[in-house]
Order: sequence, then C-alpha cells, then structure tokens
Amino acid sequence: MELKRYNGNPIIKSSDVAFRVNSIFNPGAVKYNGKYLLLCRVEMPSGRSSFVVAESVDGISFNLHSKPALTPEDHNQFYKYVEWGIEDVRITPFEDKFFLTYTGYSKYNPLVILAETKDFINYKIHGPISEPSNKDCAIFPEKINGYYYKVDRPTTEDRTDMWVAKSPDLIHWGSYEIMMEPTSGTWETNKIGNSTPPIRTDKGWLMLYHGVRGFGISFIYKVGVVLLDIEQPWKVIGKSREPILSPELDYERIGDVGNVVFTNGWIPEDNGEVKIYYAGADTNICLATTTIDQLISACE
Ligand code: BMA
Repeated sequence: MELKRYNGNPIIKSSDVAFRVNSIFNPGAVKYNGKYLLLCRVEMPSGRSSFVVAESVDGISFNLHSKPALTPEDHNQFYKYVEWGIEDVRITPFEDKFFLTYTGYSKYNPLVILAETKDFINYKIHGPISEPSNKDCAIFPEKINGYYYKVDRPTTEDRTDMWVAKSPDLIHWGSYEIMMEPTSGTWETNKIGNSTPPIRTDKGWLMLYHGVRGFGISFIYKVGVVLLDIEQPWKVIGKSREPILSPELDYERIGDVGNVVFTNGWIPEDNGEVKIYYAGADTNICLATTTIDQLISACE
C-alpha cells in the first residue's frame, strides 16, 4: 500500500510566506472551526525555526498568516531551551483544547516542549517534558485508564527507539515502556520516530512513524504505519513491513535535505479518508491521501 500524492504538490512553498524565510516544512495539522489548519515550521534566514499558521477551507489551497504564531522569543523562562529554534509540532485535539508537542533546540541538544492552545492565537507554554536528547513526541488524544500518555524518541549513543510514558497531569511522567525499535537491515535500520498523533480506531491506536536508513553520508527518510493496543499503547499489534511513502519525485529528492519525506500532521475526515501533510526535502509542504481502512490493512 502506498499513499496517493496530490498532483498539485507542493501545496505550500517558501515563496508563499509573507516574510523572509529559508524554507517552510514539517507542519502539524488539525481541523479547527471547520477549517484545515497547519502550524508550519518556518526556518528563518538565520537558520532558526518558528511556527506560522496556514488555513484552508478545502485542505488544499492555504492562506498563510502574515506573522509567525509562535517563536523562540515567546518562550520567556524556557527561552534557553529553544534558543536555536522550535521544530516539528504534533497537534493533538484533546477535549476543548489542543496539545502541542515540539522540539526545542538549543546548545543543550533537542528536547520536547509541551504547550496548549484553544485558538491558535494564545498559547500556554508548559516547558520541557523530556530531558535531552529527545524528539518526535505526541500526546494521545484521550486519557487511558485515567492517565495522559505520550510517545517520544529518546536518543542515546547507540539507540533510537520509541518509548511510551504516562502522567496524571502532563508534567510528571513515569511508567516508561519501550514501544518499538528500528528493524535492522531494512529501510528503517538506523532510526525511527513518531510522525503523527495517534488516532483511535476499532482495531487500535493508528499512528504514522518515520524510518531512516543511512547510505554513506546521506540519510533517506520514509514513512511507515503502526497499530497499537488501546489499553496498553506500548504494545504493537501490527506495522507496515514496507514504507507507505518514500522520496521519489524531484520535490522530495531535491532541497535543503535531499531524499526526505517527513510528516508530523494528518487530518482524518468523517468518511474515513485521511489527509496527510508532509514535507519534501525539508523545503516545502505537500499533501497525500489514503483511508483509515487502508492504513489498518497495511499493518496486518
Ligand atoms: C529529523 C528532524 C526533521 C527533519 C529530518 C530530515 O531529524 O530534524 O525536522 O525533517 O530530520 O532532515
């Protein structure tokens, strides 16, 4: 199974941004007020990233706000952890609000920052919810047996595995469990990490992840899908054997970091379709589609 690319890709390019940027990529995605909303990473000419909102009625043509929505400078007492930029937000709709988990980058190495918003105008920043080095975190969209759950990807000297932890209050985390590790000798042999916030289905939590393989000095980023147990979300029920999206076209192969397709945002529709927003070569924003059913069968 492979995702279906929109034939007008890329749907957002750096020339669409009202202020000067180097690139626009890796958006978080959500339905808000009946519209499609992307919180896009904009890398400034300085090389440090912020987020800007893009909105759309059809999920294809987006209008970008004229100013960034969230910048490192907005982080007040946490600024030292995000001084080099904020990157790759996952947006989890949760009751009447949205939880944002993103990479804070600084000389202390990447770590995970948690924030929340109700309107994508005002943001409450909770600060780090991991130690360095850690990235690729998403909060589960509902409590499980009374606890919040997160998935993330700590990096040690020789391992990059995905872990799950739980919390009574989103601030204190524990009960760590290993969820998934790279499969040696395959497209995901070097590292893996969460891509999109989990979605509840009849068969389990459905989630996209990324897998990386190094060839010489270059790394190829591809997308896979995994199904997790509803009650014990560190337990993998099934996963795709092969990638469901790989860099193939020029806009995925050529850019600041070539041979990368990377997603951290998807929007499920009421009819079972899913819009997946992804970036090509760390340089643009693209759209691909599939259905929940096809993703589930790719895991079996
Ligand atoms: C990962 C992240 C992403 C990026 C990808 C490919 O480590 O930093 O932001 O898209 O590498 O360069």
